[in-house]
Amino acid sequence: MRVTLINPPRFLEFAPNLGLFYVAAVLEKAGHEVAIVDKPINSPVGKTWETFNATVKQTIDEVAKTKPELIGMTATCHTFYGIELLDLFKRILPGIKTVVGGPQITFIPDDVLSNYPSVDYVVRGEGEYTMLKLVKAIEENQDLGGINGLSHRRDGGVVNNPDAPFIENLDELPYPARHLVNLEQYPEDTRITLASSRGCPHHCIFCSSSQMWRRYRPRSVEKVLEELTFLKREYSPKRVNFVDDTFAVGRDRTINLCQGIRQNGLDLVWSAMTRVGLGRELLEEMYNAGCRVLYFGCESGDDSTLRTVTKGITTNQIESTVKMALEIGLQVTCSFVINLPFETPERARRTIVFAKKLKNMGALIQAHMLAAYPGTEIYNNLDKYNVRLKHQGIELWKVMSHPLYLEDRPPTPLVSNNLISEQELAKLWAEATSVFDYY
Ligand code: B12
Ligand code: SF4
Repeated sequence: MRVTLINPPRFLEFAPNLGLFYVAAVLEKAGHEVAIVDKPINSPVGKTWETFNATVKQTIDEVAKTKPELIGMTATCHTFYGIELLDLFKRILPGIKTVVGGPQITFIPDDVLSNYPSVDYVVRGEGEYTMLKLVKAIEENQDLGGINGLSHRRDGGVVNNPDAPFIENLDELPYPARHLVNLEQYPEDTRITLASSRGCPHHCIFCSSSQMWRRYRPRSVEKVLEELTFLKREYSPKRVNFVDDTFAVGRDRTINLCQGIRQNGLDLVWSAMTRVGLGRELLEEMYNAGCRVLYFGCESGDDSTLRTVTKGITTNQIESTVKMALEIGLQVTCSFVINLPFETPERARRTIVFAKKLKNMGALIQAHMLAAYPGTEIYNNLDKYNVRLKHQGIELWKVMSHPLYLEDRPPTPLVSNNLISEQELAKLWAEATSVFDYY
């Protein structure tokens, strides 16, 4: 079958979409003809409606040229709006079927199938094998009831088939089909991404990782080294970016991986996202294996808030890990969230003061405003966390992914509580962004 996978245009253009690469690789291996359309918004004039609309138009033209029988679209909080394009594809490509998947859609299949008649199917969770089964079922006109992980319509209602089992052995997956896009269209240091694991063993209340991937599963060190060797040979990357939710989960495995990188003479520069509390030996191993950029999820500078969000770290641990990492020579970015549950203006200000301290030590600071993503403990228990959504259901997902919401400007808060007024929040955000490096 001819399948075209789309990553909708978006203003934040760091990297290609690894999830689509994996889905495409499994389909290609089974003999299907697959295209990926992912058009970065490259324009010297920057983020304007004109550049956005022009990129949407290029996407539509390019998809039409591939003459798909099935269109698959990925959707996260920031690309949800893309679903609306499917309506247009249904009109210009009569008879095509459409499927959506990704970390946002996974938790809201009913919302999506009830509100968007142009979406035929939703693939929930890990997408590779559910998609493969769907393609076969469409080709052979089989009943969809037996495809685990699929949501679809039947008799005017939505049917959510049981969840698909997660992929026990990630080593069995083919390499992501990076060859289906022109990687040169992405910035040189972010175009090569790689996942050495899926999931996360922790359960922070604002994050959907443990619901999305269900169990933390590492790939074998051998397979990761093999893929790194392939990436080096094929692309000579300026930098390889590990996109694991939490990179250094098993200490021994991480050390084995780092030593393997050195012993194989890979000589790569790489980045990773991880938690604090790694210890000097591990940080040094990582540095010696080529790690130069680390992102730490710090979340708050207030210990009681860190406990509320069940992050399992303390401000002392944050400070000592950041200090060690900087001493070793790593570039460190610390990410914080403003407006976390039960945060008062005083507690939020502690985050700003703490972040300033880390910045003075040499770290870069990134600020986020809390959003309640579907699949998170907060979203599932709004009252318990004293969180009110400012929009409901589809409206919330639309606002969250609205291209204007994603522009470089103070984000409109998507949730509120009765401990910080809107005016206070705006003031806090202004204070935060005056010292933070990215937001
Ligand atoms: C790399 C990354 C980024 C990169 C690049 C994104 C990209 N091009 O992929 C950048 C830095 C740009 C980024 C930014 C943000 N990100 Co981000 N990011 C990630 C990260 C770490 C890895 C993505 C990845 O490659 N995963 C591995 C692949 C294999 O998984 P996948 O993409 O989910 O695909 C699988 C399934 O979802 C499914 N699937 C996906 N699409 C499709 C389509 C079809 C048709 C089918 C059948 C299946 C399918 O099958 C795939 C294979 O199993 C994820 C966390 C994670 N580990 O997934 C967060 C994540 C996607 N990001 C997230 C968030 C919140 C953000 C930000 C909004 C953060 C912020 N507050 O600023 C920003 C966006 C900001 C903005 N202003 O636009 C959330 C999204 C939550 C949600 N509800 O959508 C995630 C899930 C992190 C989390 N656990 O909360 N991100
Ligand atoms: S925020 Fe990080 S540590 Fe917490 S559950 Fe998500 S991925 Fe794991």
